[in-house]
Amino acid sequence: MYWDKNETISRDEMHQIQSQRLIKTVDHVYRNMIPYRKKMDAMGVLPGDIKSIDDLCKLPFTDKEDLAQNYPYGLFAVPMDDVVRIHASSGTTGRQKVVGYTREDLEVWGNVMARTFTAGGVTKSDIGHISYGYGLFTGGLGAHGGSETVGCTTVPVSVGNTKRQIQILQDFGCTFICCTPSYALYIAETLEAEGIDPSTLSLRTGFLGAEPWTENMRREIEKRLGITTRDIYGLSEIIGPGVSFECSEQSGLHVNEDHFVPEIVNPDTGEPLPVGTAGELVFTCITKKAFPLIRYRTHDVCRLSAEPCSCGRTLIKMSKPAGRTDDMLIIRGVNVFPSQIESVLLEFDQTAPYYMLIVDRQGVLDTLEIQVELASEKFSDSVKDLEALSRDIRRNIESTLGIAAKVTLVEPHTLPRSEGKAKRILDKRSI
Ligand code: DLL
Repeated sequence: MYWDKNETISRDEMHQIQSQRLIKTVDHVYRNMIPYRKKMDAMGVLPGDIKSIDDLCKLPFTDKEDLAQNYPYGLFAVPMDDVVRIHASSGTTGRQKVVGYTREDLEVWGNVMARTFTAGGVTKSDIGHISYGYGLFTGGLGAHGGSETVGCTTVPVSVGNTKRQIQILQDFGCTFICCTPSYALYIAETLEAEGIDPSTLSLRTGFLGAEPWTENMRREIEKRLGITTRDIYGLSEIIGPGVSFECSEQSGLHVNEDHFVPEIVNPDTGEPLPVGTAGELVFTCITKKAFPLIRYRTHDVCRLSAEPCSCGRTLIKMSKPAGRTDDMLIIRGVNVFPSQIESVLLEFDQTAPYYMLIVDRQGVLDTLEIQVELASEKFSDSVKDLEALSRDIRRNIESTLGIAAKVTLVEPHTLPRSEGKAKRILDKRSI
């Protein structure tokens, strides 16, 4: 089931559409986004130099610093009269990243999210439970818009009050849920605590994203909620959720590349890398009007794959993002994404999928402590068994990731639960 025809067009047609749209966007941006025009002028690139999508690499990058310097509206490419919505996400620089949408942009957003839901088997007969936060975060209203575009009955629950959420799932007969993977897990845990069998709910599918999550975490969530899951990816600066989505293959996310053109670049040099190589993901918006960022550096790390997909979509796929270059831990010179640690931890049945990574420095040496919760039923195990367990985890972390870590097993239900994006790292080196 597809939402629209661009999902299955030939690569030649896609090349043509991307080229036409890029030429139009560069012209619009050069005329209306003054800070970007200055960057182009500084590089000696004119709109006329961009003749097809193959010329994309001639254009300068945009980065989060450009958003900070032009806070709040300096990168908007239309008059404020045409901006009908604002969203924002917190930036590492302290200033929010503020993004704007015209009415047309909201329509594009609705359609890319409608593709996402349709690829997950959703039709207008479905009832959608939206548990991403509503407000400046793009998750709630983004998923909401897509669900309404498909014509689903849309329940705008937002975050918090998990018992009430469960009541709504039960009473309203919701068939799909949109939330972060960590919140899906928390809902599963609450259902278990309340003695509610998930199979008594009408829930079939979870559209989960907004944070990195591993295949092991997917298996855990699918098993405990009795649903299938689809990974959904996006970022506020590009549009919000709806940049890419999984199909039934669950092996990579199709990028809505007729709207957002992906590239992979070397994070250190910015040099474009060939398809299939891991690197930093960069997006160019080719249909947006209010906030059409060109060559925006996401700092997310993944690879692209042009292999044909059994679902029939010809849209290029990106691998599940392992994490952000700025969240990557460098422990004694070894680069580690928290998701790699998650993957190892979830191999163990004796632990629950809740963990915290505490990084510190003793003298000149970085230290990593992994706190992980015991599964409730293992809590009564003997000290000897628990010692063996933490030794096994330590050994697997060391052999898989090449780093030594202290493993601390903690009591069930003691680490913080998350309703939105989980915070699992405490880096004391930066405090
Ligand atoms: O998280 C948009 C979103 C909402 C996506 C709901 C999916 C579902 P931001 O708050 O701007 O926007 O954060 C964007 O979150 O650059 C990634 O680092 C991370 N991220 C988002 N989706 C995924 C995912 C929303 N599926 C940042 N896997 C991005 C891994 C993800 N990381």
